[in-house]
Amino acid sequence: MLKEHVRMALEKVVDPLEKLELIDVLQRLGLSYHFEGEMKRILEGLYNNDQSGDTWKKENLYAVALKFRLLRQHGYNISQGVFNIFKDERGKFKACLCEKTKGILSLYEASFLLTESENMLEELRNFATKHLQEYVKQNKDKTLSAMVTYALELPLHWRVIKLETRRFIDIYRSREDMNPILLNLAELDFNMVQAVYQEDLKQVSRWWKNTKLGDLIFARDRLMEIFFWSVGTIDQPQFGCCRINLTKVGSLITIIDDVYDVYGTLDELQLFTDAVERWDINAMDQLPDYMKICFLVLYNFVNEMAFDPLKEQGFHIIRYLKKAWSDLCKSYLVEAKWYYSGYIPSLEEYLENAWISITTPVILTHAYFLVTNPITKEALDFLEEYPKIFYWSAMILRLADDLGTSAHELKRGDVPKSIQCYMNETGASEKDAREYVKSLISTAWKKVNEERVASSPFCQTFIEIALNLARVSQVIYQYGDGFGVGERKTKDSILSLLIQPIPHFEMSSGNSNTTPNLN
Ligand code: 0FV
Ligand code: MN
Ligand code: MN
Ligand code: MN
Repeated sequence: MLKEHVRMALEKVVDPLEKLELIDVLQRLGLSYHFEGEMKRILEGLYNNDQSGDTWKKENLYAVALKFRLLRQHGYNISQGVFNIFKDERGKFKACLCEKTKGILSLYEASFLLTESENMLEELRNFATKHLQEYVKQNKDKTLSAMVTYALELPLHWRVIKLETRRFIDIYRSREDMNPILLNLAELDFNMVQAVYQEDLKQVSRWWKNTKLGDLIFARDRLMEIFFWSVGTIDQPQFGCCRINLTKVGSLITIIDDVYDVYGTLDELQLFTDAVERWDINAMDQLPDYMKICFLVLYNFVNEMAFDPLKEQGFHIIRYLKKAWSDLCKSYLVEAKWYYSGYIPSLEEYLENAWISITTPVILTHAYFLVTNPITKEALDFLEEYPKIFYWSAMILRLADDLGTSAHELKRGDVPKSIQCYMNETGASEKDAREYVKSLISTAWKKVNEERVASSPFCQTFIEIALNLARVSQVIYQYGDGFGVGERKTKDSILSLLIQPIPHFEMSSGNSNTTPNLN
């Protein structure tokens, strides 16, 4: 019933700005997956009827930027030129822009959807960032200042919507323009979907315990963190199978990474790499016992994942999955050799290997098969070459991971990561190296934005997985190693997303002959 009310409201709303705000709120409340068709129709209408004489957004930076962001998010090719009206004759942004912080914030969020050649958006982003930083210093309005600080830490486009949902529901509850129907639906939906996650978690937890891989003394036992990662990567309730299998992939990755980083000798690592490359169960005989278990769990998992596509669609996919694992192990081995020989590569040489060793190609290759039906030959050829979107998404994960984990890794003994390679190569300070790595993350996002809308044989769900994987990494490594060391912030996020339901009170249905009114 609640969904029906929202649907009617989406049909009824006429004011363009109200339409945009409703869509924005639905997305932030985590509800957009219920209304994809309706939202698409509205955005399509706004895109096609974009008359330059539109009075509703004239001189309204907030509205122009909101429209720009939502259209780009949904893949529309809206030009950065829409912001020209805010420039004066000399090409400077008009002074009056500085007056409305709400508008600047909207501009700031929109500017992160830029692609590489869009200098004006970059300029606008710098302009908005500076202005917002100033605003926070003045601290005039506590609520707005808090919102701005949060946005400056990470823009919306780099955050994971589902992880924002819980937070936004709390904010929305006390907003003056709060709509009880939307709030009620958001709370119910959150709790229902959380129950779905708990069922997924039960299944994959049983698998994990049964593998006994968590008992290996040298390895991280991080099932909850990995499951949390999977939820951030794909949150819609109907994709439980994908979440479960990506959690298995993540668990295997984490164990095998620890074997290569810390525990295995170079000879053992060579044997393991060969065994994976040959995909030969007989190669197991030569492996030490702790590796036998890893290999057999990996081997069984991959072969089992290949069963349904073969049975149902006649596609033999082991070679794609195997190639991804074999590439990963080879890249781990390169790092192990560097470590043992004390070699410090240039940043470029490091990254050429490190975008594979961060595991994005493995994760995305598996994800493709878990969300695609029908599989196509064209997409498989594309997949095998690791398309550009894999590369740029991987780059973000790798660089964010290095920013978060390398201090600890260096102490424990691991290869120099991007920060150290850059310092070694250029003589830069650690602070400058970190800034440089952050600038590389910004560039990678521009590329991802470009690839996201480029023509490809992939479905939108899969493309969003590639983006979400990058997003989770930014959130999880925001304050350090939120993954490997069982950090408090990650624990809190896990509890609020997966364990604690939102206290929810049914809307009173006493004398309700009246239909709840969405306006
Ligand atoms: C990172 O660990 C790690 F294990 C990752 C990113 C895999 C996490 C699992 C999922 C994405 C589901 P670490 O920093 O030890 O990796 P490196 O490559 O730096 O050793
Ligand atoms: Mn590691
Ligand atoms: Mn490693
Ligand atoms: Mn790391």
